[in-house]
Amino acid sequence: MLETTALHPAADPAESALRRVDAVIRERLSSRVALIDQISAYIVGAGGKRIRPRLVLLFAEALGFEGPERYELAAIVEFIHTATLLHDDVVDESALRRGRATANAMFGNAASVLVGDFLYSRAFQMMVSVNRMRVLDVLADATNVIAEGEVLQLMNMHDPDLAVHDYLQVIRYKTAKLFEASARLGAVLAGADAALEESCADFGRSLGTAFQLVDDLLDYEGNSDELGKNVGDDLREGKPTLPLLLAMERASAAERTMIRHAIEHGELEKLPEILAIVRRTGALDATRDAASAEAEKAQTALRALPASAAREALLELCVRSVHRSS
Ligand code: GRG
Repeated sequence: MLETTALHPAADPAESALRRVDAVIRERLSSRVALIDQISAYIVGAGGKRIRPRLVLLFAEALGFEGPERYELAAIVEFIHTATLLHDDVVDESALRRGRATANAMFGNAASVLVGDFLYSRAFQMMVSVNRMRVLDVLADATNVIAEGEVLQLMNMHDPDLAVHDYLQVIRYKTAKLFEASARLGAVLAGADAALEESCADFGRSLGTAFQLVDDLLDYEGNSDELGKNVGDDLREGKPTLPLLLAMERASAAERTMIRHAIEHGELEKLPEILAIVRRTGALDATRDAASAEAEKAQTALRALPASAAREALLELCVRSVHRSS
C-alpha cells in the first residue's frame, strides 16, 4: 500500500513557489509575433496540473536549494511539456485538451506545431540563461528521448502483438523521461552527489511511469468532462496500451479477435463492448496495480532524502498520481 501522512493542499510547500513560476511563464511567453502570443496564451492559460515544475521545486527545496534558478527551471520543464502537448495533439488528431478545444482544432495543425517549436526553443534560450552545462545536458538528453519515444509509439500503432515490455519502453521514453529530468534538475541545482541525484531521477522515472499507466487507464474508465480530454482516443487511434494488452491475454478467443480488429483498424464502434471486456477481465484493476507498484518504487527512492515538508509533498504526489481522475 502507498502510505503517506495526510497533507492538506494548502500546506504544499510548492504552492507559493508555483505562483512565482507562473509569473516567469507569463513573462517568458512573450513574442514579437502576435499569433505566438495568442496560441501560447491559449494553451498555457488553460491551466494544467503543473506536476513537472512541482517536481523541480520540491526536489530543490528538499535538498536545501533556494536560489531563483529553480523558478526558471520549473518554467522550462513546463514549456517543454506544453510543446510536446501541442505536437502530440496534432499527431493524434485530438480535439479536446485541458477542457478546451485543442490548439490544433482552434488554430490548425501548422500553427500548433510551429508554436510548439517556439515554446521548445524558448525553453532552450532559458536554459542557456541558467548557465549550467549539466542543466543543458539533462534537458538535451530528455527531449531527445521523448522524441524517440513518440516515434517508437508511432511504429507500434495498430500492433495487437505488442509486448508489454515494448509498451513500457515507450511510456518510459515519452512520459517518464521528463518527470525524471525534472526531479534530477532539483538535485542538480542543489549540488547533490551522484548517488543522491540518481535516487531523485529514479523517483521521477517511477512516478512518470505510474502517471502514464493511469493516463492509459483513464482513457478507458475516465470521464471526458473531468479529464478535460476525450476518452476512447487511444482505441480510436489503434494504440495498444496496457488495459487492452492485458484484456487480450485474459479474454475469450472471440473477444480477443474483436480487440485485435479494433487495434488493427482503430475504431470506436466497439468501445462499449471492449470496455466491458476490459472491466470484466480485471485489466483495469491490473493496470492500476501496475501503477501503484511503480508509485511505491518512487516512494522507496525518497528514502534517500532527509525528512522535510517537501519530501512529504512528494510522497503525497505519488498517491494522488495513482488515485486521480484528471
Ligand atoms: C517537442 C521534445 C518534443 C517532442 C515532440 C509529440 C512528442 C514529441 C512527444 C509527446 C509526449 C507526450 C505528450 C506524452 C504524454 C505525456 C502526458 C501524460 C501528458 C499529460 O500530462 P498532464 O496530465 O497534462 O500532466 P496537464 O494538462 O495537466 O499539464
